[in-house]
Amino acid sequence: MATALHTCMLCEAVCGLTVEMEDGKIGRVRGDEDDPFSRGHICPKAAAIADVQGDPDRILEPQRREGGRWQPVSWAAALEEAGSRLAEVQRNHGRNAVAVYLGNPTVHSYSALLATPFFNRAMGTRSRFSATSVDQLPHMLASLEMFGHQVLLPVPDVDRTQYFLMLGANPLASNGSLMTAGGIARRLKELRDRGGRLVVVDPRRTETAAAADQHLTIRPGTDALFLLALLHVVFERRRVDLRHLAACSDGLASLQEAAARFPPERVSAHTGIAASVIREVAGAFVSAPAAVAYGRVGACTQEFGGLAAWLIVALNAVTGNLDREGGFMFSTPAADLVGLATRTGDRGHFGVWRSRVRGLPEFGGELPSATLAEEIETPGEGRIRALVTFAGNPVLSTPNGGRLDRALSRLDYMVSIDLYRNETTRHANLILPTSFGFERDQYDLAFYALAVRNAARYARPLVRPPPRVRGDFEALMDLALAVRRHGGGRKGRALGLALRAVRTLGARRFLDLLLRFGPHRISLRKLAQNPHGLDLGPLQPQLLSRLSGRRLQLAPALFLRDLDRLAASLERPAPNGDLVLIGRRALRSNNSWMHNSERLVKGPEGCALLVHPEDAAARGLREGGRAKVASRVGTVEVPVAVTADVMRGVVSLPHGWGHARAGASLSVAADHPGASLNDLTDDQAVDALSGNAALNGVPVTVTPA
Ligand SMILES: Nc1nc2c(c(=O)[nH]1)N[C@H]1C(S)=C(S)[C@@H](COP(=O)(O)OP(=O)(O)OC[C@H]3O[C@@H](n4cnc5c(=O)[nH]c(N)nc54)[C@H](O)[C@@H]3O)O[C@H]1N2
Ligand SMILES: Nc1nc2c(c(=O)[nH]1)N[C@H]1C(S)=C(S)[C@@H](COP(=O)(O)OP(=O)(O)OC[C@H]3O[C@@H](n4cnc5c(=O)[nH]c(N)nc54)[C@H](O)[C@@H]3O)O[C@H]1N2
Ligand code: SF4
Ligand SMILES: [Mo]
Repeated sequence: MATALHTCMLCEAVCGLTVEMEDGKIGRVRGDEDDPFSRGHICPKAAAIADVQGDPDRILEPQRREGGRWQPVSWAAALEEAGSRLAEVQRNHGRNAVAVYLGNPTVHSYSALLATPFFNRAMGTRSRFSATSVDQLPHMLASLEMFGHQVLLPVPDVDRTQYFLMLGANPLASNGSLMTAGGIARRLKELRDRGGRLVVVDPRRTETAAAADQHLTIRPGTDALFLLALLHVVFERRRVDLRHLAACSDGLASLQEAAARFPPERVSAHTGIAASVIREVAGAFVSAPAAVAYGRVGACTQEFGGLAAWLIVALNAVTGNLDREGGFMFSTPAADLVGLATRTGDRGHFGVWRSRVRGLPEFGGELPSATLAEEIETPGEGRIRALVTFAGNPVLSTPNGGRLDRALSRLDYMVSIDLYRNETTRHANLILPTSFGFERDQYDLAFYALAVRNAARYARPLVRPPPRVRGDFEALMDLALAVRRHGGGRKGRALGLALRAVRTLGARRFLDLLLRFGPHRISLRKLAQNPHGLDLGPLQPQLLSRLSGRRLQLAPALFLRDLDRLAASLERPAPNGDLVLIGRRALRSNNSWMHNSERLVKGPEGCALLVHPEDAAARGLREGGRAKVASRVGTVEVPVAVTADVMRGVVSLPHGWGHARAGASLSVAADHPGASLNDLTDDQAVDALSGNAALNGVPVTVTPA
């Protein structure tokens, strides 16, 4: 049996794969034992790459909607139409009348990542949206404010730490996020085997919490309070030690003043964590030879996500764990986009302009996705009339997806670049299909920058793409060029020349240049000659050189100003029997788009509401029965799973479901529709500081259906 090597492009763990090839077709997929980074790790989703690739529902040539019917069209005709319609909207109503939404798989495709800056520049619209603002924006904002660079993100040095404090993350299901670490379960087990401690802070006893030394059940949305109380204890015990960062950091006194306002005794009732436990955790954190605090989706997609993201970095910094072995560290990736952006002066920005309707701040040139629907609906100068989506499904993935769903049907024109006609792209006038999976080469430009050990792996395509799809890079560049050809987008001859030059260069040669001029000076050829991947060594302290003359800001004014809002939350009455809703992820699911793989959706229904036994009893809900869940914006009906794993007063539902909407073409998913969590989450509920969606902690009422 012939085998070939590839890299999984589904999640951030970037597992090396060994793929059995039968007559040029994809066979069984296994973990590559010889990959020095992922060491043979794999999860059930890897086998489903082939399911998506060979899915009968996949779109294999451009599709044009004529009323309710879809007709195949040539790429030339498709680009001609899209270019002229988008250009027309921009000419008549201004460039911002065309919006762009980039979805999560953009970050998993180096060719998309390299094209999007050019695409955005060419379209020249400020109506840009992405999955960032329903995800990691607060972490990026903390990096921007503290390190002066929005994508200089620290990662936990999991392999060398002795104390891992994890907030709002469940890597045993998600396989890690802003922490690329193939085989995270093994790495966490190794941490405990060497005498280290794993402490998980989560309203639910997750798979990861169950495998931890300690699980702290926290009330949703109160992580910032908990973190301030930890800092309070660190200052109180005079355990501050900034080490090499002391001479180049500002704001320690302000941070201390802030923490002084939030002693453990003050936040205990609200967080649901006893003051004695907070003191004990703070003591253990400062006493560990190396410790790291890390937070993810649960910590940042909530009402105080910005504060939580800042305080996580601050806690690591003042305990001497920032930029130290076993702490919160920075990678040295072979293709270093942060270094490149620093040299070109593109460090990011925040709040330089605001959204038209609600006045929400831009971040790195993007507006919060929570405001997309109202920007389409609200009349006036600058209203969004046309939309381009790339690798996204915001109807299922952004708050109040029901409202966005209705808004999309009111657009004058919409183009989607995607593999499927899903809940979002069904609204498009045109769908442009791309290659996928083993049809492509793979290099994880974004994720090696977030890896817990420096590594690099390049995979060549294993099979030819279908004849009428294009690469992500080509699809984006060709669309941009078509819009400009018709007089839309940003003007200028130099830009036109640059776009054509980049299109001709191609994504692969572009990547090669980034690698050759990167810190390890590796060519793509050399990587291709080492198909199991290269180990480039453990993470190295480097913050001082990354700051390039700037100072580390421990207490940026932006965050300090938000503390009164946090303090005010302490005055709110205690919950009186109402429930709040949080999200979750499952190993066999990937956001909204893997439910068309039979092998991933078979078995018990994934989209069930977890309810604590006492909350269930109080409402007459029973295991296996159905519940009606209602929020300010919508109502869904879902099966109930009664479990003491979720804390009292909290219910949990996974996102990415809700495949019963007419007009999508996902035949397997339609048989396992579930309901969309984001038909309940509220587009008006954002972290007022950052504009990120507050997807967790949604007030709901639950009744038997
Ligand atoms: N199998 C699978 N893997 C995935 C994905 C997937 O859909 N499926 N998606 C990928 C993507 S896009 C991402 S961004 C990552 C995300 O990776 P993670 O952040 O690890 O993923 P989640 O499982 O959403 O973990 C969030 C946790 O936060 C908890 N939580 C909710 N509210 C709060 C709160 O207020 N405070 C605290 N402390 N905890 C809270 C939830 O109970 C949940 O356990 O996963 C990636 N990997
Ligand atoms: N309530 C709640 N909502 C959430 C979350 C949560 O925890 N709770 N998590 C949020 C997070 S972290 C994220 S990242 C977002 C994700 O939100 P989105 O990115 O909007 O949605 P996805 O479900 O990832 O949809 C990805 C789309 O890309 C297509 N696709 C896949 N691969 C490719 C490719 O290579 N090229 C192209 N052109 N298309 C491709 C798929 O067919 C699919 O249509 O969801 C967010 N929504
Ligand atoms: S853990 Fe992530 S990268 Fe690894 S096989 Fe599963 S989906 Fe792919
Ligand atoms: Mo995400």
